[in-house]
Amino acid sequence: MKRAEMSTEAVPSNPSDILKSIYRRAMVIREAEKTLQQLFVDGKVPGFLHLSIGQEAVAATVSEFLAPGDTVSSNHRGHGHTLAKGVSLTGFFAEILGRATGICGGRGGSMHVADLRLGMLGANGIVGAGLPITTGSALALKARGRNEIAVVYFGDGALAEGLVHECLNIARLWSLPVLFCCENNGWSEFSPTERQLSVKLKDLAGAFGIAYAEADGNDILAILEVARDAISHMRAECVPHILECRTTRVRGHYEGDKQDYRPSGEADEMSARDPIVIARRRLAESGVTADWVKTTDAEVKAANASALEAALSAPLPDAATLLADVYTAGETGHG
Ligand SMILES: Cc1ncc(C[n+]2csc(CCOP(=O)(O)OP(=O)(O)O)c2C)c(N)n1
Ligand SMILES: [Mg+2]
Repeated sequence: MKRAEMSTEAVPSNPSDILKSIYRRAMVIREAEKTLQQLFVDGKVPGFLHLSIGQEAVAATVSEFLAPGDTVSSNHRGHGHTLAKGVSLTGFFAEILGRATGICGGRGGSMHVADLRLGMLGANGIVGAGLPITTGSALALKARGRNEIAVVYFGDGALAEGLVHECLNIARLWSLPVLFCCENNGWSEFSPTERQLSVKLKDLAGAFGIAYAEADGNDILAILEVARDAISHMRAECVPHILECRTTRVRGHYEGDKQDYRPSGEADEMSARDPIVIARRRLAESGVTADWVKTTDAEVKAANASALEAALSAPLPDAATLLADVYTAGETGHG
């Protein structure tokens, strides 16, 4: 089915403007997660924290080509996916700090950040669970017929889940506009992925007949080139697409992970591939000045600080609202 040309939102057409927009988004994620890292050390974050430091370029770049009506679902490492979709930084911090003003009223926390008004369908602690959510969302978007797409970010560890294979099958069979975006960081918790998977994602894509592209997931320019083409193909033809981004999980699986399973030298390799540093190089190559970068970094830091201040001064949820949003009307519990 050929779908009408979409009014492609506010994507800048000048190449350096596109890179600037992606860089700013990546920096917002980096600053927010560095802040969360410290808040966790200070004992201010209830629950677990899985940081995506080193992986920011993927969501920052893919989101450049997303429209407000497109949907996104995510996994346990979902902060970057959420912020890149445009969720408010204050509401995000407040959510992770468990405050009443959080995007989910402070009830979800890090692994359940969601904002349905913006098409952010949620982070998810169940590995692979974002795929069926996104596949269902893509079915709804296809029925609406407005050329919107549904994106799911998932890790290489999810590929061993049966559910993932079911979603690839149905997305291809029903021709659903799902962008399966795999952030392949080589780790599934504390195990290298090659110890868990008997197949490469590229071969799986071939088996299901789904278009596949791969990119260096730490290089905004590399991701940009494949994501732009994949997404415009998906909008025009209403088909699924797989995008595999090789990236780096710089922190532990979760904050507090001792990481004694890491091979020596991996930290140095990862720092040489820092997506922010690579992005700055890409900006310089396209003629963006160091002054622009400096000003942007300062703006991002200032916005981060004021969002954090607002979140920290927000109240905790009122205990009387404990059961709010748990049951729908008419389902208020037993008896
Ligand atoms: C269904 C299910 N199985 C196992 C787990 C435990 N678990 C949490 S994260 C994770 C590894 C995920 O690896 P990957 O998908 O590659 O994401 P990454 O942490 O590398 O970003 C596992 C096995 C879980 N949460 N859900
Ligand atoms: Mg992984």
